[in-house]
This record gives sequence, C-alpha cells and structure tokens, in this order.
Amino acid sequence: MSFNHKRSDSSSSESEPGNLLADPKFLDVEDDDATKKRKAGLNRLESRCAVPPIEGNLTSPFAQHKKKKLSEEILRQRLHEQMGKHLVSFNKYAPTFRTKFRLDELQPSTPANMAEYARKHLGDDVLPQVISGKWVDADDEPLLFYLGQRDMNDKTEKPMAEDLDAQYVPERTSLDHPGAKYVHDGLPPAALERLWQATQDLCSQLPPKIPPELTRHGLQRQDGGDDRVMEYRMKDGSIREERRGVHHLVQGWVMQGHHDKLYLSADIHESSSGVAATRAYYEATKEIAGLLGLVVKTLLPEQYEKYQEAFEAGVWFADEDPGPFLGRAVVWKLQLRMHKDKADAGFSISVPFGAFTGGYMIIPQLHAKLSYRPGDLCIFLSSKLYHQVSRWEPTDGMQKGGLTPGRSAHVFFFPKPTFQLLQDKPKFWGRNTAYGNVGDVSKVVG
Ligand SMILES: O=C(O)CCC(=O)C(=O)O
Ligand SMILES: [Fe+2]
Repeated sequence: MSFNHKRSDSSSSESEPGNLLADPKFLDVEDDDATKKRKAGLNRLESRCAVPPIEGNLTSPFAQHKKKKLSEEILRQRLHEQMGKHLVSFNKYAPTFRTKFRLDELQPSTPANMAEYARKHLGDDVLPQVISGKWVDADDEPLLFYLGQRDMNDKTEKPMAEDLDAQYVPERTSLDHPGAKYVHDGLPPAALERLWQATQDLCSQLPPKIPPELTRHGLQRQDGGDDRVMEYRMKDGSIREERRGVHHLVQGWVMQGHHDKLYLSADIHESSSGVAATRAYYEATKEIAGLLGLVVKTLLPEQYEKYQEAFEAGVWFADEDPGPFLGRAVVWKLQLRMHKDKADAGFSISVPFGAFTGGYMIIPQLHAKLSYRPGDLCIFLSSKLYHQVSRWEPTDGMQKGGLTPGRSAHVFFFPKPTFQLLQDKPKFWGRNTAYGNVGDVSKVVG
C-alpha cells in the first residue's frame, strides 16, 4: 500500500483544491470553457422531469413482524432486537482488515490522485466484495464498518486483523457461493422500502437541486445530455426523464461570520411546501433513524454519547427525529465524484437504495471496492477517507408502487462546526433560544 510513508501533522495541511473543478486532472472533469458552455445551455427543467409522487401509502417499517397483533412499542422492540442480534454476530464473526498506517499518518492527497489510483488499481478487473467487515488503522482505531452480507455458516471468531489484501476473496464476489447461507447486516427490507418511498415523496414535493458547477454530487453524462436529468427506459421501450439533485437537511447549520448562532438549512425552510414536506419526511423516516442510532450506539458507543448529547441540544424536529445525527444529505439519482466531506465530524452513515446496476463504493485509501447494494450501511470517517460511488445505470421500467428506478442514497452526518458550537449547550438549546437568537424561553422569570 502506498499511503503510509510520510507523516502529516494534520489533515488541514493537505494540498487539496477547494473547488474540485479547479483541478483538470480530476476524474471526468470539464475545463472552464466546457463549464461555461454547459451553464449557458441550461434551461429551466420542465415539469416532464418532475419526480412523481408514489402510489398509495408508505410500507410499515414493522412489516416483517406485523403478522401478530402487537402494539407499536412491541413491534419496535422486536425490530431493534433483530438488528441488535445481527450487530452482535457482526462484531463476533465479521473479518477485520488493518491498514499499515495510523490515521494521523494518512498521506495528503487530492481527488485527482485518488481517482487515478482507483482507475488503476480498483478498476473493472477488480470485482466488488459482497461482504460485512471492519477496517481499522495500525493502532486498531476504527475507520470503516461495512454492514453488507455475511455467510451465516462461517462461525469462526476472528480475533486477528488481516492485511488489506485479505479483503479480496473469490467466494465473496456474489451471493451464490455453494454451501453459503447469507445474512444481511444492513437495513431490513421493509425499512429500506419505506426510506425509498419517503424520499421519493419528499423529492416530488420539494424538487432536489443540483448546482450548475458539478461538485462532489454530479458527473457529466456520458451521452452529452443534461446532467441534471436522469433518463430511464420503460418496459415498452419509451424513455422517461427525471430530475436529479440533493437536499441538505440540517438542523443547526453554521453560517460564515455567525459563530454563536445556528440556522435551519435552506432546503428545510426556503418554501412553505419545504417546511411541510420535510416534517413529513422526518416523521416517515423516524424508525429508520432509530435503527441507525442503534447501529452507532453498538459499534461506536463513545461517539454515540457525544453526538447524542449535541443532537439533543440542537434538534429542531424533536418529536420526529431520535438522533444522533443533525445532518442529512438526500442524494437523489446523482452520480458521484471522488471526494471527502471535510466538514463532517467523525463517523457518518450512508445507505444506498433504488433499482440500479453498478454504484460500487470505492475507498482508495483502504484499497476497498464494496458491492454497496441497497440497504448496505457504510459507517466511516467521511472527512478523512476519500470515497467515490462508481457510475451506475437505472434498471428498466417503473418499480413497485410507482417508485422510479435509479440510485439514491442518504448520508446521515454531523457537521463539525455545529458539533463544536453545541458541545456546551443544554438540551433543547436550539428550540428554546431560536438557535441563539433570543434568551432562553423555557426559563421562568420570577
Ligand atoms: O451516495 C452515496 O452513497 C454517498 C454519498 C456521499 O458520499 C456524499 O453525499 O457525500
Ligand atoms: Fe461523501
């Protein structure tokens, strides 16, 4: 591995362009002239590209346990017990891979170099791994937990960490290895279906946006078409179009020059339909956020405590969101570039969903290429490790219940400046002080 030679004092010393487009070597990058030409050619996205609402109601997150008549509280308990059991066996039986470098020795790099490394060493001839595993640094500090598929027949405890090269095993490239019986460690199917439905409903009411400059979200279309639009083929051969984009939903965003106050991110409050749609979306994804909270609490208990305390100080949707993440990036049908998320504090969780082929998770510094199928969970240090989702293609045809094909993802994260500001703040500080704009309204004045 080539990432462990030099020491760098801090990641902020890295020579990385702020604007990914500034580096012409960047993967699939366009030069300034091409950007200008493309921007000039962008017209208003028409309603034919709108994201349609789903048909009918959302799937219950408890669908698997619902056969017996049980109260919601018991159903939730069952769902958490099942996830808890998976996490216990993940901890016991999933393999661990160790890097030769310590996290603080991670070599400075650029998106261009990382993309080049991925192209050379993790290209089409390297099959993505269908796996669940842990990746740690030379001091056994966790870097990545990947909750995908595990062979239930493999009940050997794995106390020893292996080299990064050991992640590539021919038996772990598909789900049809003879004699294997798989368990999925990620989001259960009903919760995953609900996440997809709730997100499509959100995007149908609140159109996701894509900036005219291509950033980490967005790649030029290979057919030269409008990058803001995904095309997919219906079963009758006709072509439909759908807009792509992203929503940043952050309860307590720091704005430049205002270091003692926080703000609800623009996507939440910009329009009255946005306010209504985001509340409904938080409510619809409450149980899913609860399951992800359990994952963080089990795998990273110390980080969970810190995040949860800051979450409780900053939360706005207190009845709809159990925490511990104050930020969500809703990535709707976008292609992704090599990047890291410099403003994330610690670990974030990303979860892909939809109907698509391709879309593998590539983390060059861990030499990892993961199959990253819908519902798999990638819990990792997204501000330290470069990552890219490889190009994907939508499956043909409309999916069940009016769901449109293509790949989307949610990233649950905690913005670092928000975390820092909230560290000494009491519970519900954000709600009770209008995020630092008024005196605490919960204090009774005698
Ligand atoms: O789409 C994904 O799975 C990851 C997205 C991502 O890395 C990001 O939004 O920063
Ligand atoms: Fe990212």
